[in-house]
Amino acid sequence: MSDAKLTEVEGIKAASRHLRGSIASGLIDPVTGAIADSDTQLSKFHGIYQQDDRDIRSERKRRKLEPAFSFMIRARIPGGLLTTAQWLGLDRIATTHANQTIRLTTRQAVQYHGVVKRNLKQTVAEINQAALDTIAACGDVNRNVMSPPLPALSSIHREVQQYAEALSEHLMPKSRAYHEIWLDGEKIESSKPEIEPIYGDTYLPRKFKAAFVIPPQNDVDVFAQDLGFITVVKEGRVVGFNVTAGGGMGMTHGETDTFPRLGDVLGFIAPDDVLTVAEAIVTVQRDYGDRTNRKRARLKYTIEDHGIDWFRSEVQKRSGISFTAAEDFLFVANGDAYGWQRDDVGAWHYGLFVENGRIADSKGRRYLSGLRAIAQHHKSEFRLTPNQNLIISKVADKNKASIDALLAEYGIDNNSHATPLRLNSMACVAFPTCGQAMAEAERFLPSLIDKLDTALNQHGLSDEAVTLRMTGCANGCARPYIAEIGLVGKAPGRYSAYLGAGFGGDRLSAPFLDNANEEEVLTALNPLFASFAADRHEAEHFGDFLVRTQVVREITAGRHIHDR
Ligand code: SRM
Ligand code: SF4
Repeated sequence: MSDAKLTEVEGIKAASRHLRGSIASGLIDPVTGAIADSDTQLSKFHGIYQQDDRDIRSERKRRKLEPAFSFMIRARIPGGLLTTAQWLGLDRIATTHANQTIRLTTRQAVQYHGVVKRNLKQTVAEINQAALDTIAACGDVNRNVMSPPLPALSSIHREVQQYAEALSEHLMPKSRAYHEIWLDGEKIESSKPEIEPIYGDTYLPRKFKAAFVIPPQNDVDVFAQDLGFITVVKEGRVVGFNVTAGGGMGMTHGETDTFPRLGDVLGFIAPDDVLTVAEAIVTVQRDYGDRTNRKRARLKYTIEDHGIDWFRSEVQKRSGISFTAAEDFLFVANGDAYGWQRDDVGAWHYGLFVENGRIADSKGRRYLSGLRAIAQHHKSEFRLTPNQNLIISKVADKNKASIDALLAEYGIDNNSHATPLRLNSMACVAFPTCGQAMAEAERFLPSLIDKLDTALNQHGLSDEAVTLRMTGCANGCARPYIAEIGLVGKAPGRYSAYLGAGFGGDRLSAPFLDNANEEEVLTALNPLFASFAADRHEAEHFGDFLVRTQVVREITAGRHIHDR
């Protein structure tokens, strides 16, 4: 047993009385726009992050003012499934309490930015009125459970969505703190001590993420998840799942004992065993995850340090379920499908590209107003995708033309602006709200794509789908290490470039450039596009080409990403 000290966050969790801390009294303190430091750790479990506007941070400091504090609120939406009535509720909140935008995330959820402290409680209450909540959207617990939104095989998708919702419910913290703090009138008095049956008093050592996927589309990036379920379908029925464990993207620049890692396949289980196996995996991580170093506290390091065979047998012992040999599966792409698609019961679904997930009215593209008009007209469902996009779902034949007309009227139909490169791109939030950002992402990628598109065009590659993801730091929120081109912020205007991931999200990319500016990135990529155009094999993807021609190393395990 190591005598390393537990992290400060462990102490905060232990003393929090199941996530209460002093959040409630901090909310009514008029002296500051912030909450207590210890409460900023606890509020994450309630889906709330304290932030400050980094664009004006130094100016406020110069004027000896408190930073411009506001809060990011993340709603939990398993599988990204919303009714259009719920969307209208979310839309109202964006315009009354937040910064007039809704941000679709890389985990099928939504975020608000810029909510000031005095509006926090009302905002959470209104999210609840829209029959959604923010519990466990962040924090050291299981986060939003992802499930494939694509309608192509819709009866299978509907069934898998139910597993995702059940898992989300099963792994939810049981503390009543959320209801007490945010939803007045629901305070439950009880003489019985409150227990967290799965998590215990100090919850998990670190965040935990789970997703279901349906091959051949790997839209949820199952290998980036702590826990993944690869659906196995036989004769049109879900017969079980291959379980994966130990994926994750985050690392820290310059710290080589941190690295992105793809999950390992543990084996196959029957559908009835999903919750039991998931709970066993969570409790192994609860008991063995590193609580002395948050940078190495994710499940991926627990597995890396103890070995996959030990982990599998520990999960089998705790669950009483034995994995059988994994069934075959194949992934062809880790992006979304766009435009109109028809499902097995004849309904239509429109995959709408939303650049970097930002729903706003700007630059002639009025996503906020357009989706409001569509939701008012189309009383059905929206599905959020794991790649920051949105599907207008379950459209009847007779309504298709009117949806097309609305998309055109608000300037948001995909054809009006999105090239294949753009359709396969994502950027994380980064500046001005993210406290971890070292470089721009969401605000910079669109203009970089204009330039990359010009380069692709010059080489006759304008129809080529290449995955491109940018993040403002090495945490990897847009999963850049499984993009064919991943740009990871290192300093203002400077990025590390990672190249060569598999188009199906099944191989990590390798470091290619360090600390490069825009010019250096463009100069380095241009000849690679030229040789790809000249020497590629038929239907070969850019990432596979770069590995085959040894432009970059093949990364077979995350721990090798820093090797030279
Ligand atoms: Fe993330 C932290 C945004 C998906 C890895 N992430 C953050 C914070 C909360 C910054 C912070 O800790 O102060 C960012 C808030 C920015 C802002 O202003 O809104 C943030 N992460 C996001 C979102 C909004 C990115 C986006 O542009 O869509 C995504 C929200 C997903 C959701 O709905 O729950 C988001 N974050 C991810 C993903 C992708 C995924 O889950 O598939 C990853 C990589 C996968 C993984 O977890 O390994 C990811 N975020 C991180 C990490 C690194 C964790 C690690 O293991 O090292 C951090 C930093 C941390 O936890 O300390 C982080
Ligand atoms: Fe912030 Fe870094 Fe995540 Fe981008 S990758 S949102 S900069 S934590």
